[in-house]
Amino acid sequence: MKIIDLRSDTITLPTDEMRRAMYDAELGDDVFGDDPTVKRLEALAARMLAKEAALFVPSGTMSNLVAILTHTRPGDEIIVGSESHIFWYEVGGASTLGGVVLRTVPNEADARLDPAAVAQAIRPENIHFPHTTLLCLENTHNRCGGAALTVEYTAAIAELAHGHGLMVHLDGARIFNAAVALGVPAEKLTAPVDSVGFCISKGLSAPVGSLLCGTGDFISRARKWRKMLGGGMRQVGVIAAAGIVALQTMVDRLAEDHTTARRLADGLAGIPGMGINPAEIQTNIVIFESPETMSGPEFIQRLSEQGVKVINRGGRTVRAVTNRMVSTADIAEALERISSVVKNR
Ligand code: TLP
Repeated sequence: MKIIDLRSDTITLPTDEMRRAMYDAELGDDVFGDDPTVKRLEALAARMLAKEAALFVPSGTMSNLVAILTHTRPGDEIIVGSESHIFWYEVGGASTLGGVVLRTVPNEADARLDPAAVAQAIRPENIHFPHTTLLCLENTHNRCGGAALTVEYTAAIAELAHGHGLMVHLDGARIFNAAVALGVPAEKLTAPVDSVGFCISKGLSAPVGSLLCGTGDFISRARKWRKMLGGGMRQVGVIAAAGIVALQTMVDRLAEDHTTARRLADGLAGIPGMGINPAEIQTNIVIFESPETMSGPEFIQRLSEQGVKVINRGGRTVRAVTNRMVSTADIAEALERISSVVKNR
């Protein structure tokens, strides 16, 4: 039985072109600044997001952590969405290693933070209060079902934050999904923010890595934090090479993942008892409720026995993420299998 893996777009394997580029990559010791391939990837990333400079880091988690460490000082307070990846899935690193307090503002279903709620969360000067120094956004938004923040919203919320003296960091792990879905260049979505991190290891299909982008000064300081965290890598051009191919060849095809996500959602809506609104699907993440007749974990287990892998997001909430390894035919097959699991209950 063919396994249809919808757990995440992180499961995508490098393409043949990436593997060839990795084999042929010109290398050097990147801690000495000697790896030409890493430099090419960093320059390309900075150019694509219209920032002065970029830094290659091992993961999206490290790109967010390094950004927070670089923007803040211990004792500061930072504003993050209540559903943000930084708050949920980064092991509390910002607080543990950066000594910052995370103040959450509720994410709307469409991933936005209400500007009035953000304004209210920013601390005025008072001897009792920590300084609020950073606002973190996420685009596309993982827990908000892959929702994309628009250029207009990003500009308005960044202006509000800047008006109060805050910096703005964007967790843009899937920023190219947002750009493709909205039909705008990614740089328009990142222009209003001071720093942005994105992953080449998700839908873009490179094996490892993320790029943190910002001003030249910010990136020089970030480079030192990366070193402290043990993220200074040596002949890392061997993986950066795949990232260059990813940025050159994999961005436009993300639209295919959005189409398969929509197909999956439409199909799920036709299965009795399934909780989903296909109109809400904007990119490659599909979040739905399994039927009441089964618990979430039981549903996931039964699907897994049928070779369909998804993840449980707590309760009956299920997440499926379309990706390059899953074709239109695979989606049709997955729907058949899901339907039979539900029927044979
Ligand atoms: N998200 C992963 C898991 O951690 C849940 C996934 O499968 O979606 N920001 C966002 C918005 C992310 O979705 C992720 C990864 C990260 C940061 C962290 O990236 P990595 O996994 O490279 O540390």
